[in-house]
Amino acid sequence: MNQAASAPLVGVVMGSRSDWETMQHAVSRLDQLGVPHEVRVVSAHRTPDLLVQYARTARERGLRAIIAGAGGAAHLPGMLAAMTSLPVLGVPVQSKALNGLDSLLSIVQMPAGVPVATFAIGAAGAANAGLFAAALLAAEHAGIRRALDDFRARQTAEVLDKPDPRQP
Ligand code: RP5
Repeated sequence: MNQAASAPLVGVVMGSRSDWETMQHAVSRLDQLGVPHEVRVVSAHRTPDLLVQYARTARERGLRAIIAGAGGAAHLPGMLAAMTSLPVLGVPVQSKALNGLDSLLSIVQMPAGVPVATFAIGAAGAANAGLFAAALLAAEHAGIRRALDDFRARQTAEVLDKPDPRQP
């Protein structure tokens, strides 16, 4: 089910269209779990005014968390966190030059007082950011909680059902 049409609770933003290949993994988890969301390109470098507007209006527009992915000099999650007290979940996109270590360090090393919850580099980090956003919302949204619990139970069953790795 695509939840992008309902009033969004999660904003998924990225610094460039080129980040979509990574960030689609966050969006697919939100879709799977029925979490209403929106998706936007918001660049800290190329569209700084849009960044300010997005962050300043996020809470009043109904968002409850922001997943922000960026690569290289990845200022986007930290700048968003500077301008909103919503939870910001940072996803380091794997960069070409330094394999995403630059992105990771740019996002994770926030000074005390302005937190960004930082996830793994690349697709796994994006997927987990989607799951984590759902977990944040699960306390207040029973449908999301059920979907998350079902997902986790299925994931566990898939492993337990095939204990022998040679089994097709
Ligand atoms: C960052 O620069 C973006 O988040 C992207 O990961 C990286 C490269 O952007 P493009 O040159 O592909 O637009 O701002």
